[in-house]
Amino acid sequence: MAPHVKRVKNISISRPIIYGNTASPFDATNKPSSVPSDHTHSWTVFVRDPTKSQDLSMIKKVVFKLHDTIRNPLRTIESPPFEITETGWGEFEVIIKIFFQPESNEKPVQFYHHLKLHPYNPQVGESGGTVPVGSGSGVVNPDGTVESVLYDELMFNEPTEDFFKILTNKPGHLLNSKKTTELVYSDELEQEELFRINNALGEVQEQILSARKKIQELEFTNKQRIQQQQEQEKEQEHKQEQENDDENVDSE
Ligand code: SLL
Repeated sequence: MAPHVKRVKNISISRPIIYGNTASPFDATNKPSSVPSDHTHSWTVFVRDPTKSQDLSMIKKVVFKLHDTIRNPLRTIESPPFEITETGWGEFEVIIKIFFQPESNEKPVQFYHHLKLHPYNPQVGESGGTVPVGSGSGVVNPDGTVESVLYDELMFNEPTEDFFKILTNKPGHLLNSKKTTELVYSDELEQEELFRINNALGEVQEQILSARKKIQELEFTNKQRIQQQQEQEKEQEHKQEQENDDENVDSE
């Protein structure tokens, strides 16, 4: 059974992700002698954070399932960069499985990526080779490399508190990119504020509880002290009475 974990209510966090591949054809000048003669390309399949923060700390590991003709087709990458570089001759479907940090309690997410070596529609990027994200069908750059990259968003609904910390450990993650000078409000910003308020309420609650406990302890020790004092007084009185009795006996 899944361990009981506290989740942050009424909040969804989405994180952008890109996955895909780049490929470069070999020619007589750039083919290393160690590469089998039938291999026509070198390629890299990857999972990346498209934002400047380059933060993939929410990911525990990425498993790439390659074609069975490739040695060790099941490859696990435990830390960034989450990518595999290989050489080969053919295109195939790569299964990319992303596992999140254990404290997330999130199921792994799976993407299918068609490894592209040849562009279907050769068109050189007009902006000097910068490839538009989302060009899943493969775009060829001026230098002859092919790129097939897809953009997606990972959505975490009511993340666990520990995972929330991981997801927001870098400033700017919450104040998401939708924030501009025109748009200073977003649902995410509001939810983050709610989370902060909730957290603060929790802290205040804890402080109240601990103050209450302290008062109870003080009341208890105070009662004990009063009781002790009363007992001492009684004892004193008793002693006094006994002494008086003794004196009376003596004087008789
Ligand atoms: C095709 N259905 O026929 C595809 C399969 C498999 C690609 C492509 C092997 C490289 C190696 C390789 O490139 N396999 O020998 O390591 O096009």
